[in-house]
Amino acid sequence: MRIASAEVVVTSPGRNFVTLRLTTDEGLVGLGDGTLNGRELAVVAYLRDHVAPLLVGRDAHRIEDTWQLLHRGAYWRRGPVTMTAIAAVDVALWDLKAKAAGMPLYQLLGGASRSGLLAYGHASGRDTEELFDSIRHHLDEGFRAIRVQTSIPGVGSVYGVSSVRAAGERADHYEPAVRAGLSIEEGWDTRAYLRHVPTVFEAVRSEFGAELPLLHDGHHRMTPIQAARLGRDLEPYDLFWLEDCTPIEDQEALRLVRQHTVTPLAVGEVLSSVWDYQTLLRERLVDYVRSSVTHTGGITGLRRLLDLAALHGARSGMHGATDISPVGMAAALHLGLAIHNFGIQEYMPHPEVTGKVFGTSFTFADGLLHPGDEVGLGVDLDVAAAERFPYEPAYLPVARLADGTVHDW
Ligand code: EZ4
Ligand code: CO
Repeated sequence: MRIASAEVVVTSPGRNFVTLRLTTDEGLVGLGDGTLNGRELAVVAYLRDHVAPLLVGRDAHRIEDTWQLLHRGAYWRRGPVTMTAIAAVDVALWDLKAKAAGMPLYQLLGGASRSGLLAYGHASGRDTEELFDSIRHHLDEGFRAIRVQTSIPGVGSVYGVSSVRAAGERADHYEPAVRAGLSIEEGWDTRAYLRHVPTVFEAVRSEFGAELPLLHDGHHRMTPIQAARLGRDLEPYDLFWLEDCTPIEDQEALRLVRQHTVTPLAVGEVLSSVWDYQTLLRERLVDYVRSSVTHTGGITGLRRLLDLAALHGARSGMHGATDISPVGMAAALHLGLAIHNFGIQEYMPHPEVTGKVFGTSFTFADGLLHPGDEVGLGVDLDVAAAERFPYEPAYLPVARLADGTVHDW
């Protein structure tokens, strides 16, 4: 099974997606997600200019060898652009191998370890009433675990709560990448946030009871001592996890957080490889690994990382925001179904228009996701439809403090 062509498809049905499309000499098509939010075209150039020429003519069955060739052979290794490009190749090769075997991908990865994947949805609101409506809406849709984000009194638009609303869109639909040419700016005040968040969780627990798993994303904004305080203040509300409480490039910061709180911690959606987790896992500083298949070198890269996590008692919590394409989401679901140390899967459904380009076969029922039983990933890409939605520049916001200082967004 030789690779006959390697095309990079950039399309924007609702938001930008980068997809690697490999075709074999026998006409099988394999797809891989290479979407890196706000830096999409860097991955496109990496794939088109530097990777595609290496792939044509290679044996498509040699997945590990191709992974090592792209990782070691570039000399320059790790980092989000490189690891996202490697992921696109790796996932497309797994898709091809599973199609050649006539099996859904999870079967090649060892078969199902469970009947479905517990998913969490994103509830948000500008105030308690809007937040409660959003939580009820998610419960009606079947979600059995819910992430809670709200506005902060005195702070304008914040991470996790939609500030721009398209006509007809649900009030709690949140897409952080804004098609406004350049990044929009949001404000931030950590002290106001630290005072407000525990009151929100107290209100949610008294309205919805003790059972419902609740999650929260701090989005890298606290110092270690602030994060320690928030983790401690949230303990009465029994969070499933507190995500990205501090900027993650400082792995050792979490030692201090751990000394003060038993609130479970999740990190890593911006990390790229198993090597970025050495301290975090060896010292048992995290409970959940947020890395996605798409940004961590594919199935091959993420499985290696999750095996190390298993050794240290940590479980998966794969990133599943809308910037993970339907291809990347399907890959996550096949891997999540197969591994033993699955924790939870983030699930933000794509807008309807995304379905005009990507056909999917994964399902969501009674709070559980399943990759489906089509051969391969179970996703197809309509190339002609993709051309009708050309790339549109879209960037993540930046955050500034009241005095104008750039802060972590
Ligand atoms: O900011 O997907 O937990 N989810 C998140 C996301 C990320 C975006 C970045 O591309 O933090 O909203
Ligand atoms: Co996050």
